[in-house]
Parts: sequence; C-alpha cells; structure tokens
Amino acid sequence: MSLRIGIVGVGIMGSDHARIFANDVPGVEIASICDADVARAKAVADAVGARDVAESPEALIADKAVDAVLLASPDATHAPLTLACLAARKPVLCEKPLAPGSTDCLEVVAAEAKLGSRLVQIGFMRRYDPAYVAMKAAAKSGTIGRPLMLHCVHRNVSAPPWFTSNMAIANSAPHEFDIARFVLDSDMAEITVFQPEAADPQARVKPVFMVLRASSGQLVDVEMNNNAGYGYDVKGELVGSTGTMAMRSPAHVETNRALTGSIPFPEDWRSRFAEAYRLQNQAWARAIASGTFAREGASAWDGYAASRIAESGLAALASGERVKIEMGVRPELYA
Ligand code: ISE
Repeated sequence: MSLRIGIVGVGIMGSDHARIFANDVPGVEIASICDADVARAKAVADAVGARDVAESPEALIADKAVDAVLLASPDATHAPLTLACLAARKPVLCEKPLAPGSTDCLEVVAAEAKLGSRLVQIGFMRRYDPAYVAMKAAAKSGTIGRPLMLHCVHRNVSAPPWFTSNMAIANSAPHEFDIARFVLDSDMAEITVFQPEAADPQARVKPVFMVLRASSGQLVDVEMNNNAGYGYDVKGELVGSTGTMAMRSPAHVETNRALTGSIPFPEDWRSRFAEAYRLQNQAWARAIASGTFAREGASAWDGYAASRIAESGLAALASGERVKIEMGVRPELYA
C-alpha cells in the first residue's frame, strides 16, 4: 500500500515538493493538499492527482486517509502544525525553519521527547546534497587531515519584497548553520557578525559576513548575500590540515560562442539542489514505510539548534560583539 502524504502549503516550496513526490518518490501518493489559496490548492491537486483538497491544515492532519504530512506553510505555522502532527502521531517533514524562535522549537522538542518517538524531520535538504555528504565523510575519515575551517558562500539573485535584512540571518543562513553542524559533527559555540560598510545604506537587505567557532574548535565563515544579482550561487570548502575539499556546483552545459565560454547559474535553490530535495524526500518516505526515521535527516533538535544560532547571530549583529551560543539540554531521544 502506498504511503499517503498530505501537503500543507503549495507555494514555491510546497508545489515543488508535490512535483517531487508525484514524479520521483516511489511508493507514495499525494492524498490531500491544503492551501489558504483554495484555487491554488485545487490546481496543484489536479496537477499531481491528489484525491482531496482539505479545508484546513488541521483537517488534513486529522484525515485518516493521510499517513504523513509535509509542511510548507508560512514559517510561523510550522511549530503549531508540527505539534498537531505529533498529537496525531503522524510523521512530518517540516520545511525550515521549525519556528522563527528557539522557544517554539523547544516546545516541539519537548513534545516529541515526551512521545519518545522520532516523528519530526526538518527540511534541511543540503544534508542529502552529494557534495556536503562527501565533505562530512572526509571530515570523519581524515582524508584531508584534521578539519580546521569551513568556508561558506550563499548568494541569491535578489531578495523578495517581503524579505528583511534580519531574514538573511534568520531565514537563509540557517542552511549554513545546519550544514556546518552536519559536516563537522559539532555544535557552534560562538558567532560574530559583520556587514560591509560599503553596502548601500539604503539597501533593505544588506550582505552579512559571519564567523562561527565550532565547539570542536573549527572556524566557519559564512557570506550571506540575498542580492548577489548574477545568479543563485552556493559554495562550500572544507579546509583540513593536509588538504581541502571544495564543492563544485552541478552544471549540465558550458556554452562556447563569440569568443566567450559560459556556464549558466540557476535562478534559485530548486534547481541548484534538485538532487538533494529528491534524495531527502525519498529517504523520508522510505524511513516511514520501514517504520524508522531518516537518521541523516535534520531532527527537531537540529531545527532548534539552527534557530538558536540564528538568534545569537541577530544579537551579534545588533551588538557588534561576539556572542556565545547558549543551548538547552539535548533530550536523550536526539543523542
Ligand atoms: C531561502 O530562505 C531558503 O530557505 C532556500 O532553501 C535557500 O536556498 C535560499 O537561498 C534562502 O534564501
């Protein structure tokens, strides 16, 4: 019997997840879709052959014909709807962030720990990207010696109108915060945040440059630029004591003409990390079908940790000082 998935929110992310589940994840069917825009929900449901359009997220989560839930609704709804999935004992893949604030993340962590079963996975899909997986393996195996530094660059073409300067740290950079913890297998102890004084003082969203010290002693630097202009460009380089490992962005073509060679940049994350999303969604569905959870995926605790780092980064930006990242006590469930 197919795993019946309900999708809450079919905006840019939810509709892409619907496409991935419909085309690239064997053994699942999209049973129900819900969106505040009912017309959009119906259009996506028709496109992917979903049986139902639910009246509300709560109705979708309660639907006995829905076995598991993907949340791609607005950020502020992630934690309460994840709690509703836990109450219904339904596995949930919640798009990042788990919550805009770490306190709400901890509420989810506490609820899942009380349940005593891992039902929550957070959509930090870069953990499935082959480049970061290779970096993590190199860090663990000693292929490039002792890991010392991780250089990260995360550039978007342009920030949408609703995007604020703080969201560079709170919404975009959590991908780097999580992937640094994943690759180095370490929490982050401190963060310092800089902004280029040369940036346009009128700019709504300015670039930020962050330096983090990992609890295991490495340094991580992150350039976050939501208005790079030229393309969607994510880079990563792990520096070890005897070598380095750098990410190569996947490109299918290089065009040479008129004395020029060019390799196109993707417009956004959906194509750049298409393989990561596909692998993440396949692993999530496979784990549920086998009655386990995707150990390599991001847990609710990982969602909390990324949020704590983001909050500390915002405090560091405001103060201009280095900020210690204070973490709560990690429940045994996430050991
Ligand atoms: C955005 O906030 C995301 O979460 C996307 O996954 C990421 O790729 C994008 O660069 C961020 O701005």
